[in-house]
Amino acid sequence: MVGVGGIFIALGSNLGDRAGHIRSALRELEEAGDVRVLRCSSLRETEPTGGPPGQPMYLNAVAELQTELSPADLLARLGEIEQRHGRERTVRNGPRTLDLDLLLYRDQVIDEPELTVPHPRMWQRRFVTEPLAEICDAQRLAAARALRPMVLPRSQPLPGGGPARSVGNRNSE
Ligand code: A4P
Ligand code: MG
Repeated sequence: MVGVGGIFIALGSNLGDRAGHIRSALRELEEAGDVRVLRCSSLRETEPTGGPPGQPMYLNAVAELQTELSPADLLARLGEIEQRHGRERTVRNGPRTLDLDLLLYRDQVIDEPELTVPHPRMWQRRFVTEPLAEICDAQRLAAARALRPMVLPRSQPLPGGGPARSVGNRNSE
């Protein structure tokens, strides 16, 4: 049992065997048996956005996953796969063998120091929106675009007096 879908990740590479890194990341995601890759977009060659000048072109894709891993556990899994591919973090937006970002986790909104979902820059980036539109229907895309972080005024406690949460699944404008 690997849960239901509606979880989307972005895959990017602009160093080495770019298509090889992306294809093998998709295989590695399924290795432990707790993640299934439901569908993957075509691979697109894209101009680098940001980062140092003169970077090589990227290959980008988006995939839909099915899993019961929590968002944090899935992010950790993505990080492990990046490491296996020799990912080095030296320059922000610098060239990379493999970048795996969590774009959407069903209708969840997450605003933690280590994890923001929906990915905060995803809607501004054609290298994400175009492959996403290939594998995600228009109705689901519109619902995802409407997801907003749950902003609670500092002075307003949650009903029941619990601590302010930054994780929600409210679908609001
Ligand atoms: N983090 C927070 N939220 C997320 C999330 N939803 N998914 C944190 C993944 N990571 C998330 O990421 C930095 C930190 O973001 C992590 O520690 C994680 O806890 P990183 O992968 O180490 O660094 P990065 O990817 O260089 O930074 P960032 O800010 O994720 O960059 P972007 O926005 O992903 O942009 N141009 C083209 N054509 N194609 C590309 O794929 N990619 C980038 C990277 C720039 N230009 C590009 C492309
Ligand atoms: Mg990243």
